[in-house]
Amino acid sequence: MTTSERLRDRLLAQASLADPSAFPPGFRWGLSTAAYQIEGAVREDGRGPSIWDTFSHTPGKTFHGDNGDTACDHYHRWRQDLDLLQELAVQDYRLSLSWSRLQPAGSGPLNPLAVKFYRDLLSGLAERGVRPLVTLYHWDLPQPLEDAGGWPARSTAAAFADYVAAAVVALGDLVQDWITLNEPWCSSVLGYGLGAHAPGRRDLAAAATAAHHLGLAHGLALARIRQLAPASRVGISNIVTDLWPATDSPADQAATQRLDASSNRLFLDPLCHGVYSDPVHAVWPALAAAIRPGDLETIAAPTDFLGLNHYHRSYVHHDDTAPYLALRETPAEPADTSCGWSVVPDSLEAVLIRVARDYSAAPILVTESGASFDDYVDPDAAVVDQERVDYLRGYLDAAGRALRAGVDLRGYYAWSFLDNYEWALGYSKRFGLVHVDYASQRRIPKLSAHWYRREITQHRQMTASPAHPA
Ligand code: IFM
Repeated sequence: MTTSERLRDRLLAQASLADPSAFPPGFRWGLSTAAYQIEGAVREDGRGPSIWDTFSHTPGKTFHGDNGDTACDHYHRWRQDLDLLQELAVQDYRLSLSWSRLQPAGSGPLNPLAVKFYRDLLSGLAERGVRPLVTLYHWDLPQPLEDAGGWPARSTAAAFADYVAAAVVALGDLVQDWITLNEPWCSSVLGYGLGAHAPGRRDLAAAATAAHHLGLAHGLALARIRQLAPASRVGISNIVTDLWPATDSPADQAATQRLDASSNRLFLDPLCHGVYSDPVHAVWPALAAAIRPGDLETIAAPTDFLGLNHYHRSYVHHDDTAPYLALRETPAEPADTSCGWSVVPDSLEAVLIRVARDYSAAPILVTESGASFDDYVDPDAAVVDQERVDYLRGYLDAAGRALRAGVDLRGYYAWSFLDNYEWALGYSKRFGLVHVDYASQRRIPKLSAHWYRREITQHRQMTASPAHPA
C-alpha cells in the first residue's frame, strides 16, 4: 500500500464534525502564522533587527539557543507555501507583517524591498483565491524602538500608529481585514514582566505600562486605518484562557480572580468597556500612572470584530511562595500536549460564551487555536498526527456549540499552517498542520491537514446547496 493510500484509509476512518450545519454559510476557515516564526531571511533585503533577533541570540534565552534566522525559510519559499495553502482549501490565511522588515529603524519611510515582498505575497494569495487576514504586530518590535524604551515608552504607541498608517497606504489595496496586535498580554507581561519573551525584562511595573501603551497603540492604529481605508475591517487578537480554581477554597478562588484580572481582563476590560476595573488595578498598581486623559476612549473605539486566541483550560492554586501573584497555574491533569497544556474542548465554548456575553456584541474570529505534539515522519514519509485531528474536531465541535448558543462566531484559524519557531521554546514544539523538516525545508501535510481540508470542503459544499436550512 502506498503512503497516500494508507493516509486515505486513515482519513476515511476519521469522524467528521458532529454538527457542521452549526457553522453558517460564509464561515471563514483559515490557518495562521506569524512573520518571525516562519519567514527567516532576517538579514536580507534591508530588514533591521527586532527584539526577537536580539533575545534569541542572547545565550540562555531560548531552547538550545534556537532563533528565527532561517525558520521555515518562507521568505524564499512563499510561492510553494501559498500553493500548499490553496491545496488545503482554506479561504483565509492569517499572516503577520514584520515591522522591522518594513521599517527597519522603527520610523521613517518603508523599505521598498519589504513592500515588494509583501505585495507579491498578498497578490499571490489573491491569485490563489485565499483572503489575507493581516496582523500588524506579532511581537517583533524593531530593536531601535526597544533601545529608545520599548513598549513602556509612550512614544512607541505613536510610532506603531505611524508604521500602521504607512503599511496601510502601501498594502491596503490588497488587504481588507487587519488585526492591530496579537496577544498584547504576551508582549507586555511575558516580555517586560516575567522575562520569558523578548526583550526579556523582569519588571512588573514596566509590564503594566507596556500593557497600557499596547492598548493605546491599538486604538491609535485603529483610528488611522479608519481614516485611510474606511472600507476595511479591523480587530485585535487577545489570548483568552479558561481559568478555574483548583479547588473551591476561597484562596484558590481569589487566586483565579487575580490571574483573570492580570491576563484576560487586562485587555478585554479597557477594549470593550473603556475601563481598567478595580481587580485589574489591584494586580497592576503601576497602571494608573500610565493613563492620560482620553486614552481609554481611544482604546475602546469599536472594532469590526474581536479576535480570540484560545488554547487551553488552566487550574489555579493559591501559593504564597510563588513569585507572581502568589499563585500557580496547572493544566487539566494530566497535561495533554507537548507544551504541557490541556486539551479540554469545552474551554473554547466557555471562553466564546464569556466574551460574547460579558464583553462584545461584535463578531468574533477564533484567530488561533491549536496544539503541539511530538509528531514524527514515519518510515512511509507520512505524519499521522491523530491527536491533532482529535483536538481540531473537539475544539471545532465546541465552537459549533457556541454558535448554537448564539455566539456570533465568523471564523476559525487553526494555529498553525506550518510547524515553526515557537519563540523561547525554539523548534522543540510542533503546532503545524503541515510538518516542516528544518534541515531540508521539506513540507509534508499531516493527517490533520487532510482532515481539515475534508471538513472545509464538505462544509462549503453543504452550505452552497440551496437546500441548506441556514
Ligand atoms: O506560537 C504562538 C503564537 O505566536 C501566539 N499564540 C500562541 C502560539 C502557541 O504558543
